[in-house]
Amino acid sequence: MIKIHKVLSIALAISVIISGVLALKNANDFKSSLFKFNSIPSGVYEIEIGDYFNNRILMAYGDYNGDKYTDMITVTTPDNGNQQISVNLWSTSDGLFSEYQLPVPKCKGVIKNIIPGDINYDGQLDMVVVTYQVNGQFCLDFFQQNNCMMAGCLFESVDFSTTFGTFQMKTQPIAGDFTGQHFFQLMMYDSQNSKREIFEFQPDQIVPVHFQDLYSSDDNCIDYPIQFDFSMPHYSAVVDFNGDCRADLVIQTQQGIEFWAKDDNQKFCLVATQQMNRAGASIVSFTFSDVNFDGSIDMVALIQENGLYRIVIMYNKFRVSASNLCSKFKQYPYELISSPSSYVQYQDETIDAFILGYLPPQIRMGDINWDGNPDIIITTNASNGGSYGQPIILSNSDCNDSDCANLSVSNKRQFLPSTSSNYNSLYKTQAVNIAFFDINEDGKLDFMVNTYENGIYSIRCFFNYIQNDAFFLKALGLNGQCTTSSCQSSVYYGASYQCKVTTLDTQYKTASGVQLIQSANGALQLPFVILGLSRTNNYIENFTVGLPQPDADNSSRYWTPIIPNSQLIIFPYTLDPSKWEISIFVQPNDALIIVIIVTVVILAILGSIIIYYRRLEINQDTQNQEEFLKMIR
Ligand SMILES: *[C@@H]1O[C@H](CO)[C@@H](O)[C@H](O)[C@H]1NC(C)=O
Ligand SMILES: *[C@@H]1O[C@H](CO)[C@@H](O)[C@H](O)[C@H]1NC(C)=O
Ligand SMILES: *[C@@H]1O[C@H](CO)[C@@H](O)[C@H](O)[C@H]1NC(C)=O
Ligand SMILES: *[C@@H]1O[C@H](CO)[C@@H](O)[C@H](O)[C@H]1NC(C)=O
Ligand SMILES: *[C@@H]1O[C@H](CO)[C@@H](O)[C@H](O)[C@H]1NC(C)=O
Ligand SMILES: [Ca+2]
Ligand SMILES: [Ca+2]
Ligand SMILES: [Ca+2]
Repeated sequence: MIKIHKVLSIALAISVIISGVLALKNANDFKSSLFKFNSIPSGVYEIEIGDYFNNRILMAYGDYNGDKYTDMITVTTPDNGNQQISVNLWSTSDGLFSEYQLPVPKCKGVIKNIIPGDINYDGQLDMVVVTYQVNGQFCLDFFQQNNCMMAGCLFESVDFSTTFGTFQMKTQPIAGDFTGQHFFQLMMYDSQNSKREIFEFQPDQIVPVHFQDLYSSDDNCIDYPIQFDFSMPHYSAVVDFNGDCRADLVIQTQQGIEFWAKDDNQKFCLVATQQMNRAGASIVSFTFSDVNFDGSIDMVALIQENGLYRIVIMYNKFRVSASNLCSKFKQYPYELISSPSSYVQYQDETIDAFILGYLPPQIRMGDINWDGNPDIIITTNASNGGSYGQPIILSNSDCNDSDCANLSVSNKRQFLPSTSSNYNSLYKTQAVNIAFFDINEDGKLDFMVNTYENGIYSIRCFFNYIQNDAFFLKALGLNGQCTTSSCQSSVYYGASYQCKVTTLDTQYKTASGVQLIQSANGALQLPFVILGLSRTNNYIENFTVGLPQPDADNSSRYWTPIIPNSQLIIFPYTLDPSKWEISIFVQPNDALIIVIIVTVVILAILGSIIIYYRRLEINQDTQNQEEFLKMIR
């Protein structure tokens, strides 16, 4: 009897230990508050996010219920007939996603992309579903939100086919605010008419705008007689490359990458077209970010050369002065991509990029350690026959050796595979794709992985709990339908941020961020920007937000001062920036909580010392007075 009991209790103990080891952590385990510190060591941990993610692919992000917590859109794998689309709302109470299914799309084929956007401009986030049909064309479904809440999240299909039923689309659309009126718009190429068209969605209608009416024929702009189709796939972007905080336009075509600067008026001006003129080489994908923390947006490309993949950094030739934010550079800022030069760096290291026809290899950039220099996540080939790859982190590191000797930029960088043991479990996943996320909205970038394991697609999440003593700023610019007092859903493609930061050595630096610049091929960009600020010991002196509005002198707004580790939500609800509103939430992480406690304790001690001496002084004064009175008596 006793023996059995013992055996049982040992077995029980072992099973408890094993399940403790195997059980995934929950996002809420990591939360700390003023009086609750958790004892979890620094590191990266896989967490549970819900138990229904098998046969699902993560497609897009957006805050659908407006609770400031980002939600995600998934689709089921295309193997078994109709693909099911779901919005997965993040529930803070249980630290898990809850699934809400959408109606079946009308378009038949494989869903290649989902683009979140506020179609009817009511401040509530809707979506466009991009399906690839058997006839080699893309087809669009529009789903409008009907008040999405945890209690229920309904969508209805909207039929715009009368507007563009005859449209032939062989490439994916580009999302952006091309006319600068804060609307969600799609630029598409109609191969039947060989023309680019922009669809402006308004409450009850689509207003088509010809791209031709949006580009300038000024002398300083390159002529553009023939409109080229986008390439397939393309990595086109709405991003401010010339420093004025107004999103410009980068379009990837078969003929090259077109750089259209947003003019001082309403139009775009073609300032350059770049081709890869290098034997055996081609551009695989590209993105934009400020690689070297000098305020200007650089271009980062993955190129393929004779079967080898490598990163090419195209540094912006200009830097943004911290005392003169959002001012336009004098010229087109990039040198030619085809060869290394004083601003173009071909990295020595090759990357064995993982390429799966379904999801093309994308470079995703985010500042994992908040040092101000954004890092890269990408999937590499795991040499298993090509059905899955291995996620890796390429850390943005100093480059002061001969590799970078020819560069004439300050703060030369290179991307090196991180070998930190923090990423061991992440690196072991059998991944087709990896993207950033921010669970708990604490400003720390976590990792979402589309996995392919044992023949099943699934989604796994890795929580970033690496402690570091740097600061961040998180900015979310909405489409301006709402003010601070009303709805907080919606997204904005191409908002630009610049801010003035004081570093520890009391130098001024400019941190820059660009929001939602790409939208094709399941870009999986977060709807907000996280800016790493490195180790500042001061508040942020100047924070500016810019949108590509028609009037160049009247399209940005600054706020000062801003406390680091804040989450900012910007409501640009009119075209007049002086009326824009901002909400500020401070994210107290452990470091900041300790700072607050220490400050309070020190203040209390100082206060009591002051009170003590003041008392002493008063007592002495009265004694002195008494002695003085005695003397004259
Ligand atoms: C913030 O930057 C803007 C743009 O450069 C400038 O106009 C403004 O004076 C700056 N404000 C402060 C307080 O530095
Ligand atoms: C990935 O590895 C597989 C098998 O090792 C190989 O067949 C495939 O060509 C590789 N893909 C790339 C892009 O290198
Ligand atoms: C080059 O960078 C490395 C790594 O940051 C650093 O340890 C080294 O001192 C630097 N060398 C020079 C000459 O700056
Ligand atoms: C630097 O430039 C020199 C002269 O053009 C060239 O020979 C050398 O290969 C370049 N180094 C690198 C790392 O590109
Ligand atoms: C900025 O634009 C708005 C809306 O067009 C206008 O009401 C406002 O007067 C402008 N402000 C300036 C300083 O031009
Ligand atoms: Ca949400
Ligand atoms: Ca610009
Ligand atoms: Ca830069």
